[in-house]
Amino acid sequence: QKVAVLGLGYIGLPTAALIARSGCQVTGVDVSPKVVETVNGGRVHIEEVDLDGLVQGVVARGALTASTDVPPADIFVIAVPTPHDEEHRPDISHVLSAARAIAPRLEPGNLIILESTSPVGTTEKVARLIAGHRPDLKVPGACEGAADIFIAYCPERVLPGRILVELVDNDRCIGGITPRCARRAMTFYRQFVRGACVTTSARAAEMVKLVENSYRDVNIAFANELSMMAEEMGVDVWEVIRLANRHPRVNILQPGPGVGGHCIAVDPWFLVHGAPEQSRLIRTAREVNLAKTAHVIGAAEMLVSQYPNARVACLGLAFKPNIDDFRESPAVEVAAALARRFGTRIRIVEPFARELPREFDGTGAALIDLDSALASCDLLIVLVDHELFKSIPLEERRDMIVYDTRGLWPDQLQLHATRGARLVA
Ligand code: SAJ
Repeated sequence: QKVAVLGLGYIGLPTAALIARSGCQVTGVDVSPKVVETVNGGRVHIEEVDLDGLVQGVVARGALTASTDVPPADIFVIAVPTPHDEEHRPDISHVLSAARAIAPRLEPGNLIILESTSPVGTTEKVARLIAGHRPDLKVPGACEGAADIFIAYCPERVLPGRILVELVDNDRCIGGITPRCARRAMTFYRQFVRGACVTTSARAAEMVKLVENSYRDVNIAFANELSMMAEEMGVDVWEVIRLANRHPRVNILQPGPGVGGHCIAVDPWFLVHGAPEQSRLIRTAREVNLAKTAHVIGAAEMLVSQYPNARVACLGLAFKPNIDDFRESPAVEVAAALARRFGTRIRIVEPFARELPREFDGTGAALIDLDSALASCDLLIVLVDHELFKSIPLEERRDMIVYDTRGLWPDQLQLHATRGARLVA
C-alpha cells in the first residue's frame, strides 16, 4: 500500500514513521525543503521521545521518503496545521491547499483522511473542493450512489512526550463522509492502531476532537477560578482540591499559571466560532484561563517590587512538566513580563532549555542552573512542576520567599501559613 502523509510536523512525522513501520510505502510531504532534506537524511526536526530512532530505521529501509511534491498513492493523510487569526477565527487554508495538491493525483479507490484539528464541516468542504477539481470522479457526499473515492476525518489525540505510544494505544474515532468511507478508513487504521477504532460521521468526529480539548479547558478553568477565589478568602486551594477529590465523584484538576500548548488553548475557540450563541461556558472558561495568567503576572510583579533587593528565580518555562516545549507557554509569558520589568534581577531556571527563548531578548534576564539559583536567589517563583523542582527539600528553600503557582511544595505553604503570610496560589 502506498501512503502519502501531508505535513511532517508533530503529528505528521510520527504518523508517517509508524505507518512505514507497519509495512506501507510512505512518502512524507512537506512544503519546507529543509524538513524534507532532514527527514530524507534519516533525521528529525522535532523533539519527541524515541522518534529519532524510528525515523532513522524506516528511512534506512526505504519505507519512508520525504518530498515537497504529492506523489500518486492509495491513501492520503492530511496532517497540516490549522492556526487561528487574532479574533480566534480558525484558518483552514492549509487543509484546503493540501486537498488541492491531492486532487490531481486521485484515482478511483483512493482514500483521503483528514487528521488536522478542524472546525465542524471542514471534511465536507474538502469533499466539495475535490468534487470541484475532479468532475470525472464520483466524490462521496457530492454524488448519488456509490462513490469512486473515500473521504474520512480521524483526529489525532496524542499527548506531546507520549506521541508514539499514544498513536498506537489510544482509541481512534473515525468519521466518514459516508459509512462506507468510515469503514474503509478503519481498515487502514487497524494496521497500526492497537486501541479500539470506532466509526461515526465526519461532522461528529470533528466535534469530538474539539470537545475533548474544551472539556479539559473548562475543567482547568474551574481549578484556576478556585485558586483565585481561595487566594481572596485566605484558603490553601491545593488542600481544598485534595480534600474535595476524596469524594468518589469529584475530580478537580490542578490550577496553574494558565493553559499552554497548541491545542487546549486554541480548540475551544473553534467550537465557539461554530455556535457563538450556545457556547457561553466554553468561552468563559477560555477567558478565566487567560485571566489566570494575567493574575499571576500581577501578583508576581507585586511580590518582586515588595522586595527591591531580592534576586528572583523563575522556575520553569515549559508549557507543562518534563518537556522541552516552550511555545504558547504561560510560564514564558509570566517570566518574560517580569524580565521586561525587573531586568537583571530575574534569573530563569529551565533544565530543558539550552538558551532563553527570544521573548527574553534585551531584557537582561539570565538562564542559570538550579544549584546556582538556590545558592544566590532570595525569591522563588514556581511556574512549572518539573520533577527536578519537586525534589528540592524544604531545608534548601526554607528561608526563601516562594510564590508557587503549581502547588509543588505543600510543606512550604504550611510554613507560610504558620508564619501568618498570605497564601498565594
Ligand atoms: N494544565 C493545568 N492543570 C491541569 C492539567 C493541565 O494547568 O490539571 C495545563 C498544562 O500545564 C498545560 C496545558 O494545561 O499548560 C495543557 O496540557 P495538557 O497536558 O492538558 O494537554 P496537551 O496540550 O499537552 O495535549 C492535549 C491533550 N488533550 C486532552 O488531554 C483532552 C491531548 O490528548 C491532545 O491530543 C492534544 O491536546 C492535542 O493535540 O489536541
